[in-house]
Amino acid sequence: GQGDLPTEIWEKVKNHPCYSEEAHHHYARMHVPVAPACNIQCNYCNRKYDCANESRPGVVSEKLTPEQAVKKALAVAATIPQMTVLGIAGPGDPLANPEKTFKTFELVAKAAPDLKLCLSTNGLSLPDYVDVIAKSKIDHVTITVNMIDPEIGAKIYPWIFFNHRRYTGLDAARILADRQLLGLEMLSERGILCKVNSVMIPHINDDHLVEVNQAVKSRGAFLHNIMPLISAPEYGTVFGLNGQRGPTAQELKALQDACEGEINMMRHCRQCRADAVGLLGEDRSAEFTTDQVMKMD
Ligand code: CLF
Ligand code: SF4
Repeated sequence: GQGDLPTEIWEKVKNHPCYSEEAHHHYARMHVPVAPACNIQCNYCNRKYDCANESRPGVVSEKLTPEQAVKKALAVAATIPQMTVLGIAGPGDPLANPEKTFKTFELVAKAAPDLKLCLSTNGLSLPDYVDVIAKSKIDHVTITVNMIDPEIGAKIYPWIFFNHRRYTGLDAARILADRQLLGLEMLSERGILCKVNSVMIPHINDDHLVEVNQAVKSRGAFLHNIMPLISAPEYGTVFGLNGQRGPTAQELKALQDACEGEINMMRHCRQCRADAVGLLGEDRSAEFTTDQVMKMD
């Protein structure tokens, strides 16, 4: 139910499956993979999962043009009546592909005005696009924040690409964290609902995420989603976190409990793929391949 939420916020979350635990039983989301490029490197990335930005094996998602994405959105919405949210979350970073991302949102807003628009980003470019986001119909933005301490960030991010050059080490992590928090603050001021996703990496940022929780809470985040790193030994040589294990269910829950307070903790995230379609935890993307969608009318 609405609980203590102001009506204006309740209207935004009541049928968003990620922002409302209750809603995820009844409402579905779809992701359109229109954003292939990324402007940072995360040690756990494999470009198959996003929003969750996770490292586990999966089928490479197809990349879509904005026009294909709209066609797909309409086909999916016509087939799945519970479809309420269209998200852009990858497979790279949506704001590293701003033309494709905002073109897609614009076309979807025109063709399917009932779909809520949802954006997930690493936040590096976020301050540059806050005004564009505010002018679009985007009500929901997720920022992945894994640290506010550059010493920890340097272990997670080997580099970022910013202002036409590559930064590494502490500089990279400091710039990234500053930009993420600034972007969050700017969006909160404009009344856009922000969720923060954090990937829990044992021995790297697990103890630190309580501080991250405080930092994002004080900058107006509506919801905090701490997700487990999913270790994929078969990819161990690809990733910078070679041999890194994920947290146990007990470790994850203990951290979520420690953060539970004035900010709501999301505990029903299913770590979606870049091209996920359906209820959370359900994957109907195979019914909507580009070939199939282009044949539909
Ligand atoms: Fe997608 Fe993310 Fe929007 Fe949801 S997913 S862009 S906020 S519509 Fe949701 Fe999936 Fe977890 Fe993300 S369950 S990985 S939190
Ligand atoms: Fe991969 Fe996302 Fe990190 Fe970019 S921001 S490197 S796509 S996990």
